Amino acid sequence: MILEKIKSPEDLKKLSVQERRELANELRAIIIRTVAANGGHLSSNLGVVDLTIALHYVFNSPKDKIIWDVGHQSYAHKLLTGRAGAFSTIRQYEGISGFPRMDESSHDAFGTGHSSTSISSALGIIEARDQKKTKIQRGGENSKVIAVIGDGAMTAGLAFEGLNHAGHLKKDLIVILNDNDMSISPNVGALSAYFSRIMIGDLYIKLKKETKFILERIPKVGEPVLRMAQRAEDTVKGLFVPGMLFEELGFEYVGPVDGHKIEVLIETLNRFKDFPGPVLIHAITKKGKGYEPAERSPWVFHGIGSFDIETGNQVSSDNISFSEAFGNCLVKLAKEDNRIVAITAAMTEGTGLSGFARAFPTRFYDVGIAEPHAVTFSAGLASQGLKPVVAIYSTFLQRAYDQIVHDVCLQNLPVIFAIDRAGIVGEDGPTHNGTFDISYLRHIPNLVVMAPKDGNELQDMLETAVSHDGPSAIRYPRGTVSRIQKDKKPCKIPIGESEVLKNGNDILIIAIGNSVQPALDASQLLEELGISSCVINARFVKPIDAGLIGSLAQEIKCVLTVEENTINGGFGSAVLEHLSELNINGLKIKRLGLPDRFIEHGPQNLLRKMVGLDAEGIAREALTLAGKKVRDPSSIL
Ligand SMILES: Cc1ncc(C[n+]2csc(CCOP(=O)(O)OP(=O)(O)O)c2C)c(N)n1
Repeated sequence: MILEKIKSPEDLKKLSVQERRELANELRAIIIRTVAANGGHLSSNLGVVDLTIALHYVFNSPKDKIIWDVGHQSYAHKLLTGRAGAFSTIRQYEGISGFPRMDESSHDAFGTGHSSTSISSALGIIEARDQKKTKIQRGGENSKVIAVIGDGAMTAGLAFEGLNHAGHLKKDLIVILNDNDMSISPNVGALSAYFSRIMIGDLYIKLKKETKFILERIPKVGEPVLRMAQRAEDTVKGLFVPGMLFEELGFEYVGPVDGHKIEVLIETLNRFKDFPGPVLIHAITKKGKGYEPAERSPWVFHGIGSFDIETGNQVSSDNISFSEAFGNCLVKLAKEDNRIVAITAAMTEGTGLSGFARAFPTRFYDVGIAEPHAVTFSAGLASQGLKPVVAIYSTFLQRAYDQIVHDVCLQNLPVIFAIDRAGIVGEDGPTHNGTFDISYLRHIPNLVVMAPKDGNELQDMLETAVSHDGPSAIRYPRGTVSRIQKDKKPCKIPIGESEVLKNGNDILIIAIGNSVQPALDASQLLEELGISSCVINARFVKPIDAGLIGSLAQEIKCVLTVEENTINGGFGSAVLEHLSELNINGLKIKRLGLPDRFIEHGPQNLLRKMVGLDAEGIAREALTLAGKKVRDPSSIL
């Protein structure tokens, strides 16, 4: 194995052309094997193997800084930078991360997980390098900074803010545009069409050269026709000359180059690595390269659980996910109400909207990786009487905070936020956990915030949101739904009304969303210990059911809140704030939620157990809070 010889990128530089090619095959085989076992991002990683080898061959990481946009395509980079031995642990608890992390390796120049940050962070690193050079170490070493960004990530405004600033600063930033024509699904938008035209442009240049060659050789006629053609050229040039857009932004555009020809890439990188200003190298790659099932359906293998390598099949399951339950219900509601439109930011499959897109192609919008735009676009739609449902993962909605406040809630527009992957997401880890949305939404005026305990309630909440004349948000977790009757007609829930699931008098447990079931299970454990608990499904984070919560707290005087969100400013804080107003004598209250730190990657249930959000953890807290003497609690907890 050639990879065994590669302890650091330095070793890569000793390989022959043939060995570099073999190394690419080895990397692909290891990536396929490991993702088939652990799950992960397959298609994107297979697509950048050759580019990664070329980058580490030409540049000197970690002195030179390679920044991977999104970072979901950094597996080959990890394998070449001293992590081959640990690679089998990727995405597993206490194993290496599926994304670049500065605390994992000095070769991971910048931590990522969310898209389109590479150009801005790279530019900041260059500026800091130059600040230090002039201030402290005059004439110090001139490290190179390279941002590798996909055509999908390039659709975000943030990427263009970075390009715009880079063109202005005129620093030696190298941007590699890894263009595979795909985001997770086929890429969308005018920019994507522009990249395709660049390919035509490449053809155009070749054609132009050949036409000129021929015309010059036709006596008399050739000369004037050529002059006429050259005059006309300027007007159409902007449309066809490759990379004109980037040139206008102040970049030297190079390409397009074949992103699977290692030697061509090495030659190109060598030629432009010392270029004095910003340069953009446009590499064309194929998503899923080298694994037939992934080449055929790159979106299926974009982010995938474990699968069979021979067939490419995943372990099938009869259970439906919250995302699917949401998507199916939305189709059902949209059949009845033609004001409903759906918006996604490049996550059609992930958010369960594929069925909606098929059923209502003219009422469905994939806006690209552009969450802020998705929200303001929805606000515009809502201002004209439509009912936009914008489905975004909790973690990515963070990017659109101001749009939620300023464009939706301040204007009091009936936009519905379908917030998927709320809570602990598992193997993708801290960049993807949706652990802050309750806190970042509950203080915004006009917004109704809900979380269903199961599939049926998700359907009811969607109906509630559609019939509500103001902004609303529904947060639900990654995973399969319990209890769902697909043919049940969704029913409206009165805004702010919780439900009592179980009566009891020693302790009041108020849970929200996916914490309701473990709270009920905890209540069962407590009962076995002789503790009687009242369990409330809060349903609404905002407005909370102030009346019921207040009167039960008065009565029981011992309150435990449970939520899968950060403990800071979450649902429990809402209850605490309300109860503090009531000045209840002798009230004991404890909030259970996620601790004030980022939650690492690993299986969801293990992580929940570790933070005490499983049934045993909740029962333990309840027991301590109730302060009752019980028979041997360790027999159950
Ligand atoms: C802000 C944000 N929104 C959505 C995502 C989810 N996401 C991860 S990769 C990806 C597609 C990226 O496409 P591209 O940059 O072309 O890379 P490719 O996977 O094609 O190599 C998306 C939408 C994300 N990581 N960050």
